[in-house]
Amino acid sequence: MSHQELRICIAEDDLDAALRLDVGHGLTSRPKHLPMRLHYDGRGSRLFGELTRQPEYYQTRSERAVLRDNAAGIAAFGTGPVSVIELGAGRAEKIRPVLDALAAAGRLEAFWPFDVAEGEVRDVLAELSAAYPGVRLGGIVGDFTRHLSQLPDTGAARLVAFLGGTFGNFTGPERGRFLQDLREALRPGDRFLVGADLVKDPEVILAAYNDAAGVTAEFNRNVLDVVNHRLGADFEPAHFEHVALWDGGTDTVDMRLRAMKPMRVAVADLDLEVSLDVGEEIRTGISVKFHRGELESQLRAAGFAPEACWTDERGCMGVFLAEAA
Ligand code: SAH
Ligand code: AVI
Repeated sequence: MSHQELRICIAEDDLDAALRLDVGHGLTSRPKHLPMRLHYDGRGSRLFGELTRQPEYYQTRSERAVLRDNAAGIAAFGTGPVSVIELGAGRAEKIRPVLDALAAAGRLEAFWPFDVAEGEVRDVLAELSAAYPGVRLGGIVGDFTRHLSQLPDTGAARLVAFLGGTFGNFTGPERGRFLQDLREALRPGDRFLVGADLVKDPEVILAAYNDAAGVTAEFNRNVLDVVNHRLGADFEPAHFEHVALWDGGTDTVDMRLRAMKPMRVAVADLDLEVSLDVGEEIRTGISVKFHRGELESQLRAAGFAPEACWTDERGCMGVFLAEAA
């Protein structure tokens, strides 16, 4: 490895301010809600890794197969050196076949994992430094809803990957804003590679969010531990039930935490006390599933030209490539 740098777009006090604002607003809204990026503290990232290995969570296995089987095809688009940036990279495992294919073609100039979880970015840099000697390796600790204007630009064409179906964790308006921000940050000829969970039998989808081992439930409840640790709250996570519902009208999984008894919760750092009725739910995130044509229209509307879509043999996950037009 010749270079390695860590770019921090979010200062600790910036994170704290956003956290206070989001949690204060979310817990005083009706219905109550908490932002999805909060799930990924150290324990949350570990639980996420564990839930992706559950038999019911088909997304990770399917997308890994799509990327492994089509890496050469993905790497064949464009010409010349490529700088790969992975948004919400986590452990950056699934992108590896694409990096390998670009490296084999002598085209991999740089790789930048971008994640709100600093620990994940550091771990990826430590792991990849030996694997790609001579490739510029850097990390970005940032929020992809706020810091896309700070995407690195080495002068080479950029391939921005957004895998795992995280694109589905946005609401419709958030998705539109994200695509527009991304398009503005890119030059014509740069590319966007996005993995999306495709609409299928709702039972298969819901099972992935209700794994028998209860890992998703624990991942969901962990958001309350994060609020406890970061803002001095006294939530009792064990008294919340994990709920995942399918909304067939919007092709969305809705994740919630349901209070199993009436509660009063103090959030010391916000000087806030909230009460929950028995059965009251806190919304903790959504996961939208897509039809191919619908996703391609959204890409077009934001100024991207869809070029290819690859899926696994059961059509579970789609990986879409689009060029900034
Ligand atoms: N790409 C990996 C991880 C997906 S989990 C995979 O496919 O398995 C979602 C990842 O996005 C986590 O690593 C989480 O820390 C990150 N993340 C969530 N919200 C984010 C935000 N607003 N900005 C940057 N990263 C975010
Ligand atoms: C990261 N993201 C795509 C996951 C999903 O499937 O929506 C987050 C998740 N939440 C519960 N299980 C998985």
